[in-house]
Formats: sequence, structure tokens, C-alpha cells
Amino acid sequence: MKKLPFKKAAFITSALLPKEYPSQKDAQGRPIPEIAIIGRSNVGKSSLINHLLRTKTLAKVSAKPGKTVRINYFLIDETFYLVDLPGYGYAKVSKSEKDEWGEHLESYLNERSLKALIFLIDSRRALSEDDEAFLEWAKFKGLPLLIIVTKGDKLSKREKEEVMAQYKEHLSQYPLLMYSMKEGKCREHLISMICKALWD
Ligand SMILES: Nc1nc2c(ncn2[C@@H]2O[C@H](COP(=O)(O)OP(=O)(O)O)[C@@H](O)[C@H]2O)c(=O)[nH]1
Ligand SMILES: [Mg+2]
Repeated sequence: MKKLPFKKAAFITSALLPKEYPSQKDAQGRPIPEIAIIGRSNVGKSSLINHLLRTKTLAKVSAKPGKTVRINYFLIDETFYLVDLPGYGYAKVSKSEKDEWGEHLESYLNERSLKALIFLIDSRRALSEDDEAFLEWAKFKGLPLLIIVTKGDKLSKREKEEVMAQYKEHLSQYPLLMYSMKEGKCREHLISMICKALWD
């Protein structure tokens, strides 16, 4: 299997409505595959993109949750789109704002054909109602989820094992990986998972 270096990343656009999404075909009419990252606000979506690309500045990381409201498109190694989706379920936004985000997310997921949808879970927190609702919906839609448990560096070895055992049971139908920004290996693992999703 071909493995991408994750060296080159170009910011393509920040979209909200479907008409603003970039074309899923290149200039020669060949399809551009797409992979998106989803999860609650502050779970580490933007940090993960930066870690994959070995940069600190490509995707905006925020200590304050709820900042990314647009759908940010990056083209990786001139090969596929990696999409940073807005985080859902941030308590401090109003109900109407939440509904609007839900609608944008739903139209994105209905509209685009995805090779994988990377679903992030914070290793230190239980699944929220929004997480559970999303998982139900993803199952119903048959979305190709990859589950990443984030912030592994915040847990002890023992805690990591417990958390992973729990998700292995609860989400047994999906590929699962614990991610830690401080451990080099998980980056390689995730790159392999992504390449498998792109070409297998
Ligand atoms: N310790 C630790 N902190 C992380 C990790 N990933 C993200 N964070 C922190 O979590 C916060 C939210 O990250 P961000 O990427 O903006 O989350 P997003 O809202 O899902 O895009 C920031 O303060 C990050 O520095 C990780 O693997 N380990
Ligand atoms: Mg973000």
C-alpha cells in the first residue's frame, strides 16, 4: 500500500454552505478523495491535523472551545482533502446556534462522499449525549468511522488500558486508536489507517 508522507498541506477554503464546498474532482476530472474529522468542541480535532502535518499553525487550535464554526478544507500531499469540521455540543452557544451547526454538519455529511470519517473522543471524558446521538446516526447511515481516543498523554498506562478496553467493546465495529501528541507511533498508525481508507 502506498503511504503518504503528510508533508504538504494547502489550505483550500473555509466553507459553510454546500455550494461553497470545493469540487471533488481535479482539473483532469479525476476524483479527489475526502476524509473528515468530527467530534465535540475542544476534543483536539485541529491539534490532530497539525500533529499529522508536523506543524503548529495549519489548523487553528483554541484553548477556548467552540471557535471553529466553518468547514475547513486542506489538501494533503496533493492527494486528498482533509476536512476540519466544526465541533458540536459546546454548552455556551445558544440553542439556535447549535441547531444551525447541526444543520450544517448534517448537510455536509449527506452531501459528501467520504473515504473515512475520523471521530474523536476525549480519553478523559464520558461520551456526551451529542456523541451518542452522532454514533447512532453514523451507524444508521453506514458512515466509515475511524475512532480516535485523544489526549492519551493525560492518562496513566493503566487508565489508557481501561479506556481502550471499554471502547473496544462499545465500538467494536470500527477501527480504534488511542492518540497521544507525545508519542510518535500513533501518528504513523493513523497515517496507515488513513491510507488504507483511501486506497483499500
Ligand atoms: N495534553 C493534550 N492536549 C491536547 C491534545 N490535543 C489537543 N489538546 C488541547 O486541547 C485543546 C483543544 O484543542 P483543539 O485542537 O483546538 O480542539 P478542537 O476544538 O476539537 O479543534 C487545546 O488546548 C489543545 O492544546 C493532546 O493530545 N494532549
Ligand atoms: Mg478546531
